Amino acid sequence: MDLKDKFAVFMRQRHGRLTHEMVLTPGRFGLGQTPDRLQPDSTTSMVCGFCSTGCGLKIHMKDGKAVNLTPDPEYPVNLGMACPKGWEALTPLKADNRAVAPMIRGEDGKLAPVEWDQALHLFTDKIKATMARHGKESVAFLSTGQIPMEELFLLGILTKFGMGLLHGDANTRQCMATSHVAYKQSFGFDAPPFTYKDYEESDVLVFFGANPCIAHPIMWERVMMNPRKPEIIVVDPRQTETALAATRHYPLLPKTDLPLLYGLAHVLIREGWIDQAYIDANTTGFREFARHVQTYHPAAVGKITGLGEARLLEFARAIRPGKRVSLWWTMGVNQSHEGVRTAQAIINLALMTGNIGRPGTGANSITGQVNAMGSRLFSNTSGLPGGRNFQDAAHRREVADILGIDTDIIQQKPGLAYDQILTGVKEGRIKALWIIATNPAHSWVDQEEFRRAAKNLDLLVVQDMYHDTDTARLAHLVLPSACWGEKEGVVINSERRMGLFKKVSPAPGQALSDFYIFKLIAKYWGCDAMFKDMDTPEQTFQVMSKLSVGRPCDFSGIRDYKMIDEEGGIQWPYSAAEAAGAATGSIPAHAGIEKERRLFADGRFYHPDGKAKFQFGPPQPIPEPVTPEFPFALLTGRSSSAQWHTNTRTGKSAVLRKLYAADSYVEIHPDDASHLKIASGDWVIVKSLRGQARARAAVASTVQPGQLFMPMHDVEVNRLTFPAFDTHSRQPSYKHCAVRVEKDADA
Ligand SMILES: Nc1nc2c(c(=O)[nH]1)N[C@H]1C(S)=C(S)[C@@H](COP(=O)(O)OP(=O)(O)OC[C@H]3O[C@@H](n4cnc5c(=O)[nH]c(N)nc54)[C@H](O)[C@@H]3O)O[C@H]1N2
Ligand SMILES: Nc1nc2c(c(=O)[nH]1)N[C@H]1C(S)=C(S)[C@@H](COP(=O)(O)OP(=O)(O)OC[C@H]3O[C@@H](n4cnc5c(=O)[nH]c(N)nc54)[C@H](O)[C@@H]3O)O[C@H]1N2
Ligand code: SF4
Ligand SMILES: [Mo]
Repeated sequence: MDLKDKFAVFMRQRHGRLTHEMVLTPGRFGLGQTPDRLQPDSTTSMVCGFCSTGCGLKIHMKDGKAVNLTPDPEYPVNLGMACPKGWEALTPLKADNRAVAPMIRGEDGKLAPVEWDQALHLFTDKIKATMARHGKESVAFLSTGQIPMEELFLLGILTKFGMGLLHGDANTRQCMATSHVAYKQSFGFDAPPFTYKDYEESDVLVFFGANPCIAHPIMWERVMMNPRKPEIIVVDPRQTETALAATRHYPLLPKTDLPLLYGLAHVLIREGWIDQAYIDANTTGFREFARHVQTYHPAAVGKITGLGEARLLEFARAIRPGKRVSLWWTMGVNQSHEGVRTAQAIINLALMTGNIGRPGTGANSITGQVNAMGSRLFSNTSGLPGGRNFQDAAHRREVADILGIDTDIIQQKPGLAYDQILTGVKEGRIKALWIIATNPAHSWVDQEEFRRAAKNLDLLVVQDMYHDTDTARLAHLVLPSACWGEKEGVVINSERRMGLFKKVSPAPGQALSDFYIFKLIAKYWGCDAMFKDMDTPEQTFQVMSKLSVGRPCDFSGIRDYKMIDEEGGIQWPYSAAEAAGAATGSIPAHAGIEKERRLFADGRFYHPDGKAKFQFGPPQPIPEPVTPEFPFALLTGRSSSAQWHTNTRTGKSAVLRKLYAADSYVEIHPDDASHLKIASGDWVIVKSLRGQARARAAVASTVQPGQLFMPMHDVEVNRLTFPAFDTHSRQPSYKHCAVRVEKDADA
């Protein structure tokens, strides 16, 4: 009997009718709480669970189950639109490889289902024993930006304050760490200033390393609704779908954004195309910055970037003051060895031209995952909840007071970053790793290194909605989770809008929401007293609301989930004072909740002096330059609006599968292809110093000669990537490594 059959028999015998609710009956675990409330049989609205756009979807229910969905025409984000993933959002719930019971790897090396009780004992006993033997530093967790903030918050305080771990990070390190650090240093707080209306109100939109046509299609629709006939500028080495749709494309050489931005600043200053009054009133450090960019002469920068002097001058002219200019960036900037300085060079352009705090402006980082922003504010990984700092004694006290815990429990510096945790695993210092809602055996840079490191672990726990992800296949213990649609909570989108997840479908088998898994672990660990005020996600939201008071992200004016629901999402800040109608910070007094709110209208930033700070530094050499042996620069990224990351969810939809390429592929320029005698559709092997990948050649001038592009959705891609990290944010530089390509002799 194979595992699947064994499993089916097990489920019938032991748990045939065991439901989510029954697992949590008070008698069984003494938790005494009710699980998430299943929506009644009617149509209800909630936020999509894939990307950070945060579209509203209307879910149509029958017999306690979601049967269909349609985009919500009332929701201020998407105005009745959805991309293919949104339309297919319910399909991944029904897949037959859902994890429906906890599973433990037996002596035979196979995962077999067990009861929660056994799984939770194994989890807590083994982790306690590891910590007793090897210390607090021997256990770590890796989480995500894809679950609601109540879950991330609960996990953060359970692990760091309840269990006493020091090290935990999230896949937001792969994604948003750069923006987080850049904003914090420049503005004094991690605060993307924009609202989506800015897409419609700009005269000039510049996209740096962003491909919204594919990655944020509904944000792109908002750009298309702009009535001002805007100039749309795309800065990307590749001729992406967005570059094709833009009015101008600057195909710079990979990783030359920083000199390009300094060159643009040089020209703007030289020509007097700056807003000196704004600079004087609202910023510090401009004089030093101006001195720094003095040497970035357009002729030299034209050469470094491959764009030429004339195009650089034309670019500077397009963004000179007089028009509303908005500057947007995504992973082409963040995933770089010098991402933080590059993002800050974009922020500097906005500051020096006074393009911030007004309609159609801003230095705007577009987030990626549905709750990347919630993770940045509340996950308790790289900072304390509410965007506070571990290093700050007053911050530690505030958190301790509100949570009713001893201040000494709180660590005085952040734990290790993602790559440092994995180094700890590799070197045997970290013995147990708990992975929640992320799939690093596919998505982590230099994947073979991850897989090798994972073999060193005494305990690898994977908490996922599927039992057979690339990472779950390496696990000793799999904890089955409910997913979007099966639980409730709040997520924060790119424009700081809080939106709701609701339960519109029961979770399969014994799967539990991550929230209740964390609660159970607290119970088994013996630290559940700490969470007595957090029996449900909504109660937890109230605790987080208290933690937000007085912080730039203050949302204490939000009464409850119902208010978020009725308002069509609410953008932070929304303080209790503002709810009472008072003027607060940069938000003028008003009645009711404004639907579109941007930050910094009053020119006040979050540094103690109220000013934004010019941040800069010298460009660093590319970590792995091309060589005669590995002569191509490999770029990676999203390739289809129908695929999500490691494809565990989107791969379940027959409709979506039709919308993306069936095989792995690599884009190669026609000149290079003809030189290597490669034709479109040929199987080729792409090799780096770390590994190799097999893919079909897609011969196209979308990439320049000497470059290749591969989608990140294919598992082979990160066998190739080079583990270089931004020195300030420790975000991996996924978008540049040296490779060679050859025809697959065996094909
Ligand atoms: N359909 C779909 N949508 C998604 C996702 C998904 O998996 N599928 N994921 C979501 C997530 S988590 C994220 S973070 C976002 C990512 O959204 P994006 O960042 O827009 O997507 P990417 O394709 O990763 O990268 C954007 C571009 O950076 C370019 N690039 C590479 N190197 C450089 C460089 O040196 N300079 C410049 N200027 N550009 C460069 C690449 O050619 C690519 O076109 O998408 C979100 N949306
Ligand atoms: N080469 C290359 N690599 C990249 C990138 C790139 O551009 N190039 N981009 C990077 C970026 S920006 C990102 S964000 C990462 C994304 O990388 P990952 O986070 O690894 O990608 P996902 O496929 O989204 O993984 C989410 C996992 O959570 C599970 N899951 C979904 N919902 C739930 C839930 O509610 N609870 C639980 N417990 N599990 C759930 C899914 O089944 C899946 O296994 O990839 C990074 N990797
Ligand atoms: S754009 Fe993003 S949030 Fe909107 S439907 Fe598509 S995946 Fe969902
Ligand atoms: Mo991301």
